[in-house]
Amino acid sequence: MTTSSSLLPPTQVDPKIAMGWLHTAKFLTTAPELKHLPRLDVPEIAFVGRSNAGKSTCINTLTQQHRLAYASKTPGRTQSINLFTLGKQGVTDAVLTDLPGYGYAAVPKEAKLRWQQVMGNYLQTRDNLKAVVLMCDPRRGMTELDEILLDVIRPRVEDGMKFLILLTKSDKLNKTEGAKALQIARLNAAGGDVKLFSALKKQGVEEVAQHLWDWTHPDISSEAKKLPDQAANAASVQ
Ligand SMILES: Nc1nc2c(ncn2[C@@H]2O[C@H](COP(=O)(O)OP(=O)(O)O)[C@@H](O)[C@H]2O)c(=O)[nH]1
Ligand SMILES: [Mg+2]
Repeated sequence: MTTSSSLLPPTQVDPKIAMGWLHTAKFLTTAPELKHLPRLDVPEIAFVGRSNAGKSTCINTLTQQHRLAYASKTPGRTQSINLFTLGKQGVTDAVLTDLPGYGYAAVPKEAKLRWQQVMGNYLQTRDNLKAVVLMCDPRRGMTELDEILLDVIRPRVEDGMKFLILLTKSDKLNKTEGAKALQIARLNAAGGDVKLFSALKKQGVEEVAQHLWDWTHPDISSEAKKLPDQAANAASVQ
């Protein structure tokens, strides 16, 4: 085939389709505790990371909505789990979960421990959890809490859950620093992928969008592998 969509890597959706889909994100609900989380049967993608890692900014950039996930100037503020639906024409086909940032020094120790527990429980038991995106500021590197999180999700990744580490604020790194940060993070990635991401320079945005789509639409994506033109058409009319 000679059309433009056949030039795409075989398993990846057109970035325009993925970005259009992410733009449909809508706030669903906020849950102060796990028991308040609604049971859902659509695939869920969790965004996790240390406070100030750039998580809210990343969600806002991916969804192209400035205030969807509130990018707080006061780290450690957002203490609840926030859910956002995704799906064209009002039909929800996936959910994004914004988990509270961890590791902020000014949060009392008790609250920290409680949140580690809630997050651990969520990551271990959420049935429809399909993927985890861990945001990490490469200038700080992996912290102890990031390592704990990796240990918690490792068994699920071995069971097929998708996992991606985003090295945020990559606009602050030069080429050599970026390459080195990627190398170091790959050692920790528990078999998952690692990418540089900058909301400021829009580095990695489309690639991440494609991953999120592919993880939550495996049928359409595998169709795309066989018949790139037809599958892209099918996806675009959804
Ligand atoms: N230079 C730069 N700064 C960023 C980027 N993403 C986030 N930030 C800044 O990092 C700080 C924390 O971001 P935020 O999204 O609130 O982090 P969160 O606590 O993980 O949700 C804010 O001051 C953001 O403006 C980026 O891509 N480049
Ligand atoms: Mg935030």
